[in-house]
Amino acid sequence: MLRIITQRAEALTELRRICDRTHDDQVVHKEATVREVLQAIKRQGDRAILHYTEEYDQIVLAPEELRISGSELEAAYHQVSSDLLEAIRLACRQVEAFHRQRVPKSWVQFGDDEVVLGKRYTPVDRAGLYVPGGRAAYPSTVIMNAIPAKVAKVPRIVVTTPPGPDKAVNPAVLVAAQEAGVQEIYRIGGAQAIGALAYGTETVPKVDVITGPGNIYVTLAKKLVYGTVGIDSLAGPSEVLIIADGRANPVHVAADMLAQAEHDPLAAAILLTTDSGLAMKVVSEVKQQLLNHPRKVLTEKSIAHYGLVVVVDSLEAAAELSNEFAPEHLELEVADPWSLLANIRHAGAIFLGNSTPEAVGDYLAGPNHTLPTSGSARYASALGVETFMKHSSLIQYSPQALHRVAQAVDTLATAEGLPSHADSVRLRVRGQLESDD
Ligand code: HSO
Ligand code: ZN
Repeated sequence: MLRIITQRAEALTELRRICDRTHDDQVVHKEATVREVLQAIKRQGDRAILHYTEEYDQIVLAPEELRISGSELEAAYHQVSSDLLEAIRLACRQVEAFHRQRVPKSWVQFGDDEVVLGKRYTPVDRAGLYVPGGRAAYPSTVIMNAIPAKVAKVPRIVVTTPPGPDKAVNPAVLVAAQEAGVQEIYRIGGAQAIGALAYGTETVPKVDVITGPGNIYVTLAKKLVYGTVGIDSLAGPSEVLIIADGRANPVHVAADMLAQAEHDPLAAAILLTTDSGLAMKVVSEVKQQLLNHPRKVLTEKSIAHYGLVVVVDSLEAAAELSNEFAPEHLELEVADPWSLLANIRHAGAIFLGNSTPEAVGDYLAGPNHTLPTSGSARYASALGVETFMKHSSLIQYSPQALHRVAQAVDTLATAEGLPSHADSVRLRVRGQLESDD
């Protein structure tokens, strides 16, 4: 059951336990399995994909079935309602508009000293987006990964997603991918999908960056292929932390906590409030809303293990605890959220005020819903256009500019015992002096 805590020390201990909730002894064993899968994909390509798809998904595929055909893509449009199609289109438009706001811009600075410096941003050549299957086959995930890649102008974007029963892939995922501008979709899931994207096979192109959430096997595989390819982040289970004052609505706060808990038995939902009356009302509301919840069993599990209510002395104390936790999602359900914002240092996404449930951000407000989890908001940020770009530094010196720094480079090169470094400058400058004579 959802517990109420009033002691700061106990709250800190609980928050740390929740933050570390994914550390599990099984990881070492799972990592060995994932290594084996990756090695097989690297050596045997498509053959290994088909083998593991049969072993893990119990689906027998022919090589030509790996890529989803044009007719299947088209058929998906007939399987989604017009309301869902409209909502997907609205989400695509708003997410695209948001991500277009701050596309990294190349810059060049022509200094008075005849030195030109700059940064030139370019997209990766190929991006691979992983979309989980089963319970977590979300069209919104496709949108949140594909749109930034498209805005970055990545020339080739591919999606992989596991086949469901009958080999079928969720039609809403297929429609969302197409609406977001992706046509190249492979019916592959798990670590084998990550291996295929990282190393390339006869059918699947090797990509430069892999993004997207997944189960523990997918996450371990992303960790292991990092370096061969870039990755977005190592996503853990989702979490929300809500800071609420006495004016917040307990029914709404409870719904927001459950909206997180229903994702995963490992999801975390935390309330920090200055009002003990609100705390008690939220606890009973959560119970109430769980009664007829279609995902009752898993949601209850999450609330029981990783649900928490803390009564604090002040909103400042709440902000301080929140900073300790560095939540993926932070809701400020308080009278003046903008002034409380000044006390917040670490959070993946911040939802301000009582009319801003996390769900608007999950689906269509515009900002990305792929956010740093498990405390990584202390140093990391949301997935964005820059995830699919890199920058090259630009440097140009005139002969005069080179002459001015020649001695300093020579001194540094000599100190490092690298004579050709010194020569590469000295010979130019000397050549220049001779031609001046
Ligand atoms: N809350 C999830 C995203 C999501 N919610 C997808 C619904 N669909 C992680 O930010
Ligand atoms: Zn969500």
